[in-house]
Amino acid sequence: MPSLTLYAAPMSSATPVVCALAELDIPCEIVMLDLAAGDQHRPDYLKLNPHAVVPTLVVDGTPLFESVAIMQWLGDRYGVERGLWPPAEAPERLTALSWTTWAYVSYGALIGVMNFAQSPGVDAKLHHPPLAAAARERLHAALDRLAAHLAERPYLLGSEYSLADLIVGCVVTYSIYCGVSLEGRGRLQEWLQRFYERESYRKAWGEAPKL
Ligand SMILES: N[C@@H](CCC(=O)N[C@@H](CS)C(=O)NCC(=O)O)C(=O)O
Repeated sequence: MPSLTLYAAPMSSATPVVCALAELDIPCEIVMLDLAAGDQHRPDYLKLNPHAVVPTLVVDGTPLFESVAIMQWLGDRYGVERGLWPPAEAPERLTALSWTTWAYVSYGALIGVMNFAQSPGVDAKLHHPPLAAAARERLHAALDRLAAHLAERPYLLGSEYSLADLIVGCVVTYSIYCGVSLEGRGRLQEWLQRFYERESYRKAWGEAPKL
């Protein structure tokens, strides 16, 4: 078993990784950074993650950053033997990589645009209501495509829950907190609700949003 250290912060991009570690039941030292105090800019941390963000997972001394890469790696390394991630030769591995990367790169980018155009955390001079509305519309169209995939199977990879559901579920949950409504999307709500009932979700996130 390699030595694992996760650099994280409460309720941040690191929380899905904390959830994945709980789901896989892997021993890992978790070091909480105080982002408000600027811990992420300390020279020793920048050597691990030059982008000054959490999470970073250090595996036997080698850092791995970007939460989706960390969770895909955890799936490859520990998920296969636990039945939570498909083996490399299975067609489901391709489906898992497709949807989890889509969640962070494509769906996640739209959340970023929407937040930039309207979030209280961004200088109001940069706000742009039509851009926020356009991003929200595209997020809903993306949710339609996710719902169509889930209309044919209870979980992203078929009949069983996997880390793919955890990864995509975390990003969709984040979008709900950013104001994207799942109202009228019964199938997506049921899928998320099953995720929220898992022990790993409660351990990492505590409360779930009201759907
Ligand atoms: N795409 C990155 C995003 C990482 C990120 O932006 N993390 C935020 C916390 S949610 C951070 O560390 N921010 C540092 C800061 O605010 O200075 C990932 O998923 O790992």
